[in-house]
Amino acid sequence: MSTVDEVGIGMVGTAFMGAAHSQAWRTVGRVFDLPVRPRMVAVCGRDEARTAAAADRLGWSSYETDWRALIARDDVQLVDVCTPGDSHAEIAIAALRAGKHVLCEKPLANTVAEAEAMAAAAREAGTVAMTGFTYRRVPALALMAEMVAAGRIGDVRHVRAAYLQDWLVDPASPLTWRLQAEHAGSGALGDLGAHIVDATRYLTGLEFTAVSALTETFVTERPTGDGGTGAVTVDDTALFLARLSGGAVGTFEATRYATGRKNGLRIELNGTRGTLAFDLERLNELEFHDGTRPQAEAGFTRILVTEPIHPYLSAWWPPGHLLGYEHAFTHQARDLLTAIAAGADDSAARPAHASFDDGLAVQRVLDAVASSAADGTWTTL
Ligand code: SOE
Repeated sequence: MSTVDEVGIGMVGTAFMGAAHSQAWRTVGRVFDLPVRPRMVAVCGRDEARTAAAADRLGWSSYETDWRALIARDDVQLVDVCTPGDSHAEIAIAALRAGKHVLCEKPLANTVAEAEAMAAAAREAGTVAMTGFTYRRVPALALMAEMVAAGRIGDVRHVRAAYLQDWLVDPASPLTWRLQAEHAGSGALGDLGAHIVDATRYLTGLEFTAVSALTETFVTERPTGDGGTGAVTVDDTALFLARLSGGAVGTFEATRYATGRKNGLRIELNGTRGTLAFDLERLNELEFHDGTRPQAEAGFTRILVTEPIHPYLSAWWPPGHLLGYEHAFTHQARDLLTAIAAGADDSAARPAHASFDDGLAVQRVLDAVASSAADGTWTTL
């Protein structure tokens, strides 16, 4: 039973992820029956005029311009970190030390050392700390995890994963923080590769044991917006082979140069009894081949994940209606609030996954990929 009936939220960051999280906080209590009510207490950004406007537009009751002031507020119990990776560790650790619950956007940090410090702070705090690997809450992916856990494809042999976008194909696209190592840590690797590494661990329960990688930066200078150009200091694409615990093997590809592919997070698992496949560009569907069926009837089935028996779906529309990108953020908010109400940390309450330890595990894989790409050899984990 919950000992609180309201959770005050303070969110840091007002851009893309800030807007996506705000939408979830606005929606979650109207869709799900929650054990606690979320209250959108304050949003925080550096520029006062822009932050005030964002508070108004996104539905926050007040704003701060210093994240330390946000964390110090007694009416904030949950700090939602939606900033670029270079500030995740400082903000999240300060919030945890102040006894707050934390939701931190992915990738958890820019380096393994930062992620280790964050995971240690989460363990010490004992509050709920969640990494925002939101795709875990796309109903079709959640169903895929349930089907793998139920043994429907047997033991996983192959993971075939890619995250394909194309927003950098044009060399005239400007240099943003996502293309600068000091802010983003890495490029397609941390931004997109982190998702497929996390999805693999989540879906299969297997750990990465070794990787062999290459990375490439196709466009090394981009316009800065003031008439000049600046250096791109991250990878545009990262490709790697992996060995996983239990003898499974995998191929992984993350790129921002897959012309025509917009948000192609694809993951296929081939197991000893069947295959499951998902593509985020068709996020309401799952492909399933049940290898135990009579050979004459064998083939792929397309499951439309739109029914009340599917994960999260009963709270939304009548059977057969479709969900989109933003719904997974609402599901994430619901699971986080449920874990907070249970008074449990993520090891005791499954709803709080991905934990900071999960975020750290992904960071270690990203780091191994970067070092394998740098020295051209297999890196073990
Ligand atoms: C941009 O490439 C981006 O928004 C990522 O940062 C997100 O994590 C991913 O969900 C969609 O693409």
